[in-house]
Amino acid sequence: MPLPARSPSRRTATKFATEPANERLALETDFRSGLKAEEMVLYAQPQVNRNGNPVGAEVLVRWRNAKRGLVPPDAFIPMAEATGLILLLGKWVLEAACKTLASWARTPALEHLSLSVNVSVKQFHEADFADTVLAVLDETGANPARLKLEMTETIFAERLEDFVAKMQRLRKHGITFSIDDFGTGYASLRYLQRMPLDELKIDGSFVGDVLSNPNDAAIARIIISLADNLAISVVAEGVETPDQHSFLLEQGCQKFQGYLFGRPMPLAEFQVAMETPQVI
Ligand code: G
Ligand code: G
Ligand code: MN
Repeated sequence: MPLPARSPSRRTATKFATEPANERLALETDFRSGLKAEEMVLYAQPQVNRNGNPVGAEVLVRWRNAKRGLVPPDAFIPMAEATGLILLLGKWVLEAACKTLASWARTPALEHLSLSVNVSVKQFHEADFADTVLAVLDETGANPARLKLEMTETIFAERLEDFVAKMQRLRKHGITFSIDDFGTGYASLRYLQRMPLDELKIDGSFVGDVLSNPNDAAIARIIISLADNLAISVVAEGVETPDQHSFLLEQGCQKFQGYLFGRPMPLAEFQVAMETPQVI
């Protein structure tokens, strides 16, 4: 039985397929050379704990291109997924994030922060995924305990044993795992129990309506108590208003991410904001 679709989905995987072929090809060609020319840029969005103190950030990639301007991920991730370029992009993002962590380790205002990196299921499927992550950590000198890998619920759809084995191996080194956009996809409670997870992220589409839609409020509550029962952490994404924040605090949510605490911003700006907390 098909699951009811949640809307609006921020993952527009089908859009790329419906664009004219010449535009698709131009996007792919430009992106491929953009990757080589180091046109990708890391943005970071803060995550705060219950006291409002920053505990980490999510890395969100952008593409800065002379012709196209600053391109948001929704405009190229579906193409990168469809063409396999997501593997090159994913490796670049991982390296850049780990270099960032290594440099933060030398800065008192930043050393305690973790970085969450979005990992495509395609990337995770690669036989050498765990080796790659460990090699990047080794080369950059980043602390594995500060690296969190975010994956969507689509990892529950197939080859679970393979995923679990890779996760267990990486977790032995201190790397942590988070399920992104939780509540919108395939997660089965039986599988959830078997996954060596550290965190669930409540999808922003629920958070946006917690005060106006009782169903979304119930879903947010359920996810928080699910995380509590699994003894893992829970982050609310897309928190925009103090009322949403208060509701989620009352429900016991542990961490928060959203415009209320800071937009995704260039790394340099993020670092300045962390060194002068009143900016956020
Ligand atoms: O701000 P935002 O527009 O940054 O991100 C849009 C979407 O792009 C999100 O669903 C996010 O998970 C995805 N995304 C952002 N950066 C990355 C990345 O480095 N890798 C992957 N696979 N997805 C990313
Ligand atoms: O990886 P993920 O799908 O969770 O990506 C987070 C997405 O949510 C990014 O596109 C980011 O720019 C966006 N985002 C972050 N904070 C907010 C917010 O407070 N409100 C809204 N509407 N979107 C947000
Ligand atoms: Mn994410």
